[in-house]
Amino acid sequence: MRKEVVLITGANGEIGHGLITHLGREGKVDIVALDVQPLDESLRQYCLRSIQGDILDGMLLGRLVAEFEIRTIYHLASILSTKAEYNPETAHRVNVEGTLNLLRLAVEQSGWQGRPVKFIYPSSIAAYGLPDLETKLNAGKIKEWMWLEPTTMYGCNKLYCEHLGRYYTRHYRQLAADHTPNTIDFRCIRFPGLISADTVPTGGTSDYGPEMLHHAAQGVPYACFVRPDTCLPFMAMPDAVRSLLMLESAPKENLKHLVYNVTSFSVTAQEIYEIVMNAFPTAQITFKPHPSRQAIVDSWPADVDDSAARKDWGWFPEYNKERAFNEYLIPAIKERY
Ligand code: AKB
Repeated sequence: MRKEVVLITGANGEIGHGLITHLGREGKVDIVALDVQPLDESLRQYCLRSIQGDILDGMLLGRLVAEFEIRTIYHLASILSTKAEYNPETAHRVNVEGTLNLLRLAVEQSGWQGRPVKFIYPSSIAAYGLPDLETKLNAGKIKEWMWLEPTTMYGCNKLYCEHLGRYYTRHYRQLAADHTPNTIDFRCIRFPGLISADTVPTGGTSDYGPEMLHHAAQGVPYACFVRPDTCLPFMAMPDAVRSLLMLESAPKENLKHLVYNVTSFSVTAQEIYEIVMNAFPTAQITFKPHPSRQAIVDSWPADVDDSAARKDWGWFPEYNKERAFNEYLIPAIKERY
């Protein structure tokens, strides 16, 4: 029997690594991987096809539609928050126009097959924007509809693409005579900062967490770019991959929303520092806050409310702070370096 085809964009990125490894080992779907960088050798074995290319390349996407019957898209490709601030217009092109291209591809594929393509989209806590630190410290667990005034291009892009996903699912071609509702099946998760034992993120603003850990493990000095008291929600990569797969397989009738928060644990930079120093006592870590990156992190929530995800599709994290560091990150990183 032919397997269903899953398209993964940004395949060579952090989440892509975790997702491809998981899906590849399971072997239930055929993976078509797309990334502007060549796919890591270790991931190629899991893919039906790995394509080096740009989500802005309409011809390439057209060829994909012609060649594959894509059932599910994990659209992971994006320029992260810090990198996006150095070239906001480029980030807009990749993050918004790229997503629009993929949404249109999903629509085309849905038309072909007469059933909606699932479009799984990782959004981010960057979609939120708290006006000042005092508000952040008093805000408690932020719900999906609160404080949606992002201060970064990346955050604006993520929030807008959530709206685009909703539009393509519920309202696309609403005035056309042959309008068929529910053209695609868009499902979105707002992720906290992610930490993986296998990869180090590039260009993000929550990167100080993973960077502290990976630098310490390699014996490389690290200057943390936020204050020790800075608090963000984080999640270990296995939970992030699990949440995407759980949302993908949730029965549609259970999903009351298109966009869900998920989180695992909130932690300060000081706490990460202490955990890392405990694991790697000779590590050289200092704090040298970068004013603009600090301001971005200060506008992101310290905690989010993921009760809707828990209720609608049974979400729960398997890794709390202790398990994430002691059972996953530190042992795996020690083995790695
Ligand atoms: C970033 O820092 O840009 C990302 C995110 C929080 O979405 N890790």
